[in-house]
Amino acid sequence: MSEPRWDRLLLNATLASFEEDAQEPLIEGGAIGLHRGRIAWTGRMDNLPAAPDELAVTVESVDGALITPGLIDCHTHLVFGGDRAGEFELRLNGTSYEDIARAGGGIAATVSATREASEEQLYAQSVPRARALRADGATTLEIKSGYGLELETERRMLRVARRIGRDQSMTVRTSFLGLHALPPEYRDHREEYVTLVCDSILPELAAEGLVDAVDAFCENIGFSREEVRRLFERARQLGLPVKLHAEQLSDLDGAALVAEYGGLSADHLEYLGESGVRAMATAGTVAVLLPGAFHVLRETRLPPIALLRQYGVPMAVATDCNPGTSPMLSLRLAASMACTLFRLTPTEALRGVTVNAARALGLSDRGTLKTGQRADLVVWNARQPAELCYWVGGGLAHRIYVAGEPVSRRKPSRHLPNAS
Ligand code: DI6
Ligand code: FE
Repeated sequence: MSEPRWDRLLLNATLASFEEDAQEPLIEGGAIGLHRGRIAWTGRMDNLPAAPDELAVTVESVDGALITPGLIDCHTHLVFGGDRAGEFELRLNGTSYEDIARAGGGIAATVSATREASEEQLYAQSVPRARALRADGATTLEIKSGYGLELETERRMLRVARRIGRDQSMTVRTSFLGLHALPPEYRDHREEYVTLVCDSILPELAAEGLVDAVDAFCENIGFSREEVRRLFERARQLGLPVKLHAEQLSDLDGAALVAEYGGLSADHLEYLGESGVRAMATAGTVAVLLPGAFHVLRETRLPPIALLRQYGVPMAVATDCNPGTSPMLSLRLAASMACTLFRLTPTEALRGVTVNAARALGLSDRGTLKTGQRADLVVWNARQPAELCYWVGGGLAHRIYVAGEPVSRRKPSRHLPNAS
């Protein structure tokens, strides 16, 4: 008998590849070989080049279960101190998100709580959120800063994000969101704050290796196009890709701005118009749809899905996990809501949490089941992809592999007294 070639071989699978040019989008009676953290082979079991036991050290049957790439949550703010449940009640009683922000609540409230939290406390509060996302199938997360709005706390947030990536069997990509809100101490000094972020905080954190991309909140209650442009110029000098919270509450033409800088993504987009869609299509900028924030804010204006389709703009879907507008801990629920609220097809929504989400993060090594990709996979308690959007809530992920290794379900570390 020849030496086994692969570390692991999963048999009897229904494989949903999400590859653009896949000959068959769904393979039944499939097999997938994993070796050294990568996908070594996929296809029909009938076409395996030898007997399973000769091909791999470990051979397992998944009994017909659906296997997809590990899900990718390409927009979260999951590192933060405190919570804003009280504000949720205020909004239910009619106070708007903007009113709360103008009265010093909203993002500013989370900034105070985050500034007060130590690195250890922030880590302990954030890890259960990351683990909840992973438990429902996410193996790659983007995490933004933006609740510090000064060097020390922005650094602390990004360090916590990196640590989650190191310790929690998932990949974390960081985005620096220094232009998220004007910190209270700069209330009458907007320009100075923008200068501080562009000339000092961003370059310093980038030099420390804490920043994978640069983001901003382009909005009347956030920052203007001109202010965001200054930030993007600095990002360009530093060689960092950009993305933008754009057209969430009004149309400031932010999507066209981020497209002008070749941005990875424009996110939210309820108020996006046709010229912005066209600019995104030309630049290859991904539209990141965030139905959690739409739902929690009880927004009624829909992102222009028909135009995005018409212009061929790739659509991603993410949780936007944050304490204000989207305290959401399931990416599969976001995909489900993208279908029910935004009328994406299940296939569009699932491409949105896999291959297009990878693109929104500038990652080309994941998001499909193609040979050579990272072996981040989910074996689901489901037989067809639509079920992942159809079931609302509940734990559907049966087993999760990160870089070819099954994620252990052991009890979390001592940092997490209350988490399951
Ligand atoms: N848009 C959002 O949905 C989050 N940030 C942003 O710019 C909300 C952040 C928060 O309310 O804490
Ligand atoms: Fe956001």
